[in-house]
Amino acid sequence: MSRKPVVLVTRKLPDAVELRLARDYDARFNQEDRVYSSDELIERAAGADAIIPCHTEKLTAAVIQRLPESVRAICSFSVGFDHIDLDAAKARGMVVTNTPDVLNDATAEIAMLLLLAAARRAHQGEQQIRTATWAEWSATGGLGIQLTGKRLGILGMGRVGRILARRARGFDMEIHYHNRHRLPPELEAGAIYHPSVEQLLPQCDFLSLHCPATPETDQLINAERIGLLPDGAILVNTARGAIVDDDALIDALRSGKLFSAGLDVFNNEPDIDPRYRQLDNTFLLPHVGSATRETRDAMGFRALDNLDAITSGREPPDRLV
Ligand code: 8YV
Repeated sequence: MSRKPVVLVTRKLPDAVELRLARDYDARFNQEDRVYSSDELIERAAGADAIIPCHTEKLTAAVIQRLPESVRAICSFSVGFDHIDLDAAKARGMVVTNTPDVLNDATAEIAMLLLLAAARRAHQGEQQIRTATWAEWSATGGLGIQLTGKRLGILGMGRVGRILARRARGFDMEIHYHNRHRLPPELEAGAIYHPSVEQLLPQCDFLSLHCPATPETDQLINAERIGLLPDGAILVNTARGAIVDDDALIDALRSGKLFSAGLDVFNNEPDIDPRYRQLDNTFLLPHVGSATRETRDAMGFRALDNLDAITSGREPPDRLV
């Protein structure tokens, strides 16, 4: 009988996913769930045929070049792949896959949650209750902004953006978007297209980011572009921290240019810019866009479908390179 392929699983994955891995592979698990340093990762990959990383593993060109020769595949447990240098992987002849589609609903739900929480000052209200500082009901205190009838700008009308648009239509929001390419009418579903980011921004009472982190989107939301938003707009980010210039966003939140921000992703996670914590017009979550039981299971199975295909010589459904 031929040996089972050896797979390095860099983080603790859902039980059902680990059970399937243990059944079909010679899997090296990380029950501690600690993020490995690059050196540890390279060491633990000795003799492995494949790696299942999360976005917490930075597979830069330098790391990929140092991975053992045996590693032929990287099946990421994530839709985003900004943590993997695809060119370096390709140069080494590795196959790289991700987990698209299965986290669309969960991520759109978190974007909706952030829109609502940032608009209705959920953080401040909850703080009052938790710190027992809710002195008395007030007709004028804690006032937020209604979503109903407002304009929601979606930057990146891909799979998650389109689901958010559907959910937001249920709140009677008017949907505006920018994408590199205009969508066909059946996918646009009445959303108003703007051919540039600069044309979209002035139309946004709310702006939700749904583009990948690439060199083109790096710090796309900077001081100049925030300046194009209407005064008192609300920003939501469930995509990647790198799309936002922290200094510019913090200045805009301090000055009142922006009413509030709801953030699930940050530069330099988990050591985020501490100034976000000091602002009371931020609603902050620790990168939980896909963190539902259903979605994390589905992400794991999708990563395994890719791994199964690669290890049995078939074309993986979600090949990136
Ligand atoms: C995941 C994400 O939880 O899939 C992505 O790109 O950002 C998250 O939803 C994470 O990446 C797991 O690796």
